[in-house]
Amino acid sequence: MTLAESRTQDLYPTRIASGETRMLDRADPTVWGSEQDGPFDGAALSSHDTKGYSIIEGLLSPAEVQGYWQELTRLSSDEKLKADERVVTEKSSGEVRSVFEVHRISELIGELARDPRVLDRARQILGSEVYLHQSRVNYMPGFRGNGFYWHSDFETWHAEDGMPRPRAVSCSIALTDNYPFNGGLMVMPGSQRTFVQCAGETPDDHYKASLKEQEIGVPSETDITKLAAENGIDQFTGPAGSALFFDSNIMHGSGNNITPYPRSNIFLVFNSVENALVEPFAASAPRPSFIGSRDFTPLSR
Ligand code: 6CS
Ligand code: FE
Repeated sequence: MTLAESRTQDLYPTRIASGETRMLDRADPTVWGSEQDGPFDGAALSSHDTKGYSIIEGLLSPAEVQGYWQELTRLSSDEKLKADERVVTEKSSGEVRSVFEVHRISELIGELARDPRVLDRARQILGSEVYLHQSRVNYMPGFRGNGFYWHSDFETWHAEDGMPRPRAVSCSIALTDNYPFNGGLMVMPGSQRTFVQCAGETPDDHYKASLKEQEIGVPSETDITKLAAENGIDQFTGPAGSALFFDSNIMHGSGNNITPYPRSNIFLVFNSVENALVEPFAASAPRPSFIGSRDFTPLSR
């Protein structure tokens, strides 16, 4: 059996070297679990299935938010940590942009990933035991916080981490108020049902550039225009403590933040244990485990 034959079937080819890119129908459900499997009731699950996201206002109490905000401040001012490869700085200002594998760096955030308010919802959406594929804090500082261009997370996780199917869900927890004007995450509701192929082969060590500013693995303007016309654009706004659960393949992005108000969120990415990573589908080597974990041990409380 050749390597190609032994490789898991690629239902979502992307990083097209030459020729047209296409928009493919998703071959997988958006919600795998049912009403009995967790805190989402039938109507909430059906809404998530349609829109590809769910917002939970007040998931964390103000006191909890205060505790996590202090943790984020501690991390961003830790000079030793700044030299760590898990810390990504802003291309323009050099300020901390993201801290990856934050669930291992911070015990407090590691516990949050196991909190039933978060873990039970991820298990219900994915219909199985789950593990953390990735965790990060995006600081989006005031005045000079750079946004994230339109993309599907799954397109990157499939191409560069070897994630077979879009059976993963992100939980973004706002630790500062998320406004429309300070880089609030924009999503195209329903776009998770379309897999948008991206042009361009993946460069070696692509993550070293893409986590600062992604240029490969972004859809064409034609496709973004079509997707926006079909689905519209919603925006995740809400007070600190709110949470957004969003499908791994939903088209999303955020604008720059030139306001004085930081938009700092914790992101916890849950993958089904039945969707464990294999070889990358469109890269010469897998990304480091601090970006795409290869510890598939199910999370437990
Ligand atoms: O490449 C990744 O894994 C990261 N990039 C973006 C723009 N969103 C998801 C994830 O943090
Ligand atoms: Fe993303």
